Amino acid sequence: MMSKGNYYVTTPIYYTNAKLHIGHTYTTVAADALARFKRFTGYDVKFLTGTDEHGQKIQEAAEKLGRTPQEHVDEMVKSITALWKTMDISHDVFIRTTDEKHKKGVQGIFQQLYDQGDIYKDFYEGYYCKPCESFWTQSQLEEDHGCPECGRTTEMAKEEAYFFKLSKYGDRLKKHFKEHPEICYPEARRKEMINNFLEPGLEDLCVSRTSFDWGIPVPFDKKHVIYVWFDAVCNYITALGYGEDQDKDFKKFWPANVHIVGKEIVRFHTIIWPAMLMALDLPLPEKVYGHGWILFAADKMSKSKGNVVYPEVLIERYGLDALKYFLLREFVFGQDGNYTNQTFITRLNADLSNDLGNLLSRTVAMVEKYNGGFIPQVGAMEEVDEELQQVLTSAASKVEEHMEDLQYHDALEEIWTVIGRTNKYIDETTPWVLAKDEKKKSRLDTVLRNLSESLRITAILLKPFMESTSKKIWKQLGLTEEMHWEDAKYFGKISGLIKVEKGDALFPRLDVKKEVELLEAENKKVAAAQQAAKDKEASMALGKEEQKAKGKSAEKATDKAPEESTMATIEDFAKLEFKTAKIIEAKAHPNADKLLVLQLQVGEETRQVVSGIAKDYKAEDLVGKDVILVANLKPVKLRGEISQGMILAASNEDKLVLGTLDGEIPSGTEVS
Ligand code: ME8
Repeated sequence: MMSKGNYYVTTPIYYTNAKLHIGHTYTTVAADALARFKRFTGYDVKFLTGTDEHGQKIQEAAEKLGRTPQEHVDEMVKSITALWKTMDISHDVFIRTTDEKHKKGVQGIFQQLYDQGDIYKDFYEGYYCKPCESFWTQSQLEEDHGCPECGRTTEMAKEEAYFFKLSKYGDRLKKHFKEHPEICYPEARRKEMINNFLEPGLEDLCVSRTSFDWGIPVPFDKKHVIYVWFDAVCNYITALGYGEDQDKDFKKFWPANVHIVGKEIVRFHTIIWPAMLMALDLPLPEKVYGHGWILFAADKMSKSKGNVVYPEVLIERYGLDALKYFLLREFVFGQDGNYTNQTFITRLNADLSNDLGNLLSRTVAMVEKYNGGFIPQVGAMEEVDEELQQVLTSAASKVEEHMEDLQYHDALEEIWTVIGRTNKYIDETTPWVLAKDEKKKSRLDTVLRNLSESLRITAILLKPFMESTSKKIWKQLGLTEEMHWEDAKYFGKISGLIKVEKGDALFPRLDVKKEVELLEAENKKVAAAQQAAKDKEASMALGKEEQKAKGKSAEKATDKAPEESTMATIEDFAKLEFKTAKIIEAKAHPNADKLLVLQLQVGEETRQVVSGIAKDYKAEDLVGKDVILVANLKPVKLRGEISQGMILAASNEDKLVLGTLDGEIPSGTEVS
């Protein structure tokens, strides 16, 4: 197929100072669905995501953990890329701001703007807190000029810094906002930018720092590091080779078709970044979309507040497509929305299990029962068939329109109109009644055929949003050819002798009460863990203070932190549950040489545990051994096998020995 053109879509690059939650997942899932949609509808797509790894916050997060900033970001990036892999995110490029090519690109940009006079050296004036090494504005201060972070008195101070002439671009930006309103979506956010920033007039922006060193050095003045936001926004072009090799991706994909971001960073993307591009004489992104926040307990999710929902648990229990569907369908892109466990489970049951899942299982079952599993040929069409056909064949163009406006919830609603109309069609045509009358076989055939056509179209429409569900529907319908978006616009595409293939339910029905309880317990655990981390941080900060008071350096105090953190309190110990267990079955892990998959008897219960003991134990020698199980660890999947706990073992570099029991005692007995 001829390409319809190039399409460049980006997410924000996420900070590497904390684990990502469903807020970050939301942006990435939305950008991913758009990238998939554009590829599927014929565009040559570049989809960029990545990580923002410099700045004081990250340096501090690393220090707290007793790591160097580089070690810290390397660890964090591993967990972020692993999450995107679990979520089957289809990015083409993953940029890290610590990549050499990005750093060079940013330095080149900084140098150019300095050389042409758009960056100049001046003094940054503000209230300075020496112990915190931070500048504050008057409005941020507490009483008596107190530092908002530590409360100590700040002093007026001046520091040398570099500034970007943002003010120079105010008028051009205003004009651009007027002529190209797409620069800022949705409209409410555009108005906010105009009224709060552009109309009052822009001030020059301080773009260097000297109070910490985890950043890209100013190329001609190494005491300064480049401000993290100046560094970060450049990723959108350095990822395409700007400053290095501009003839390939940069030429092909810049300007971006859309930067998808959360509403709190719209100013950086619609004012600061465009002004920088103007200074560089580069075209501006076509569209910046600032979506709303997912709120939890009516508040913005934040790790420090302990009100965070992580995607892993939802994916593990309900499947990736369920989470993707919920995020894109439940929240209106552009507006804030509340996450609750109740709405999550209820929507899964109503839309996925009932509407979609039942439609597929009923259709396949009826084709099997009434026509030996073969999708029949169509007979004469009646009015009701034509009405169905009309709904089905008009859906794809409507989805295209909604996706042009990034209205994911409307696109999915449109697909559910198809599903809803088809379910109604079953009630109207009552195939089970037709099946009782031999003379109505041709009518029954037509109905079954139309139902199969509807599911064929549904599978195509769903592909950009729920790839694996779409494939499952395709397979159960017995279709093997490649899917094409345009085929969703035509009725009657199923051709030849096709045999359906009954499969598992797409989305098993959930017990709402039970699942909500389970998820709530999970939320409480997360909040407790956050609180414990905060307490630890506070006590470490106190330790640091004491060290300082004794005249020791802050660095020494940080060095000591890991030692302190290995001491467990009795409360920490009480959180773990140890139980005796008997190994009743052991076999090699299908995908990993070092692992064994064990079945354990733990009282009445059987548990599967994956253990890294294959080097030291043969599977057959383990059966019958009594071991000690850490019984309340969160289940994890290890190379595709679920592991519900961990067994204790002693190990050194050479050898590993299982911890066993000195005497007989029933399995499931508590160990304390
Ligand atoms: O701001 N609801 O990174 P970040 C919806 N590094 N979306 C949310 C959300 C929520 N509750 N919480 C986070 C940064 N997000 C910078 C970006 S770009 C050049 C630099 C999403 O890790 C949303 O997209 O704080 C938001 O803008 C982004 O995560 C912030 O991620």
